Amino acid sequence: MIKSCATIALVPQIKYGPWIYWNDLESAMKKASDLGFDAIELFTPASDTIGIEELKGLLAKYKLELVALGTGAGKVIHGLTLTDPDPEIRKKAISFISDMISFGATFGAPAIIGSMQGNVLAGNDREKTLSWLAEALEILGEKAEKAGTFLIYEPLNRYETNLFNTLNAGVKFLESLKTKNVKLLADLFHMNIEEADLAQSITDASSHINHIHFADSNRKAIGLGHTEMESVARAIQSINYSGYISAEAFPEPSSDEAALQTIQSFKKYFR
Ligand SMILES: [Mn+2]
Repeated sequence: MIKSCATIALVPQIKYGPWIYWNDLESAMKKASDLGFDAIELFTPASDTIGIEELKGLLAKYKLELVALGTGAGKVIHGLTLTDPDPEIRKKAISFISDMISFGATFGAPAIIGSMQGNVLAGNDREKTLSWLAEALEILGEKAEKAGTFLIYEPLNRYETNLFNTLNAGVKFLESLKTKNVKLLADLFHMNIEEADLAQSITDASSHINHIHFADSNRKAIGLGHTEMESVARAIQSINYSGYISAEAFPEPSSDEAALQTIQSFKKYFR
């Protein structure tokens, strides 16, 4: 069964971004639980931001699952990416994500490689850069497997990366890896910019998709933009997707309203 998920950002350095709830973990979890969300996705500064026992307690108290961890703080706070030309920085990026994988694995939650994938920087060779990304995903994919979980790779739109922008490009890259433990994230906001046909792209990438970011064309909650959601929802259902639909959307007009809009849209399309 497809399940609903709300995002919670706990990174003080970031004042604005596409997360539904901000800063106060317990009050966010209570609100998500009260609205009927099944799960949460966390965006934290590091793997040790929240104690394991504390989080276990809160998840039990509010009957929520932790289903994914964002790793972008490694870039935002520390300037790390998996494709930096400096090998020391790449090593630190791998280590940062590796710690996130270990923390998430305690809860069965995978880490997401989004902005940590980086870019082909000016003056650098694309093939070389992609080989660094491949190297990192092999290491981290295996690390996740040993920890009993998997890793998620997210194609981003062209304004955020020049590595891979479409689901199909992501699939081809993942299929070129030795590890089969890296799954694909379909982010409806990025897809709205890059895909010719969102529903067709979801159908074509179906065997790789393991997480979905739920946001409208303007990255507000679904229903507040112009994405034609009917056909997208039909495609998600027709591939027998059984993961989470996670609201990585702006807290607009407010966190509470974005959360309510999200859960209403989720019920409309998936219940
Ligand atoms: Mn996303």
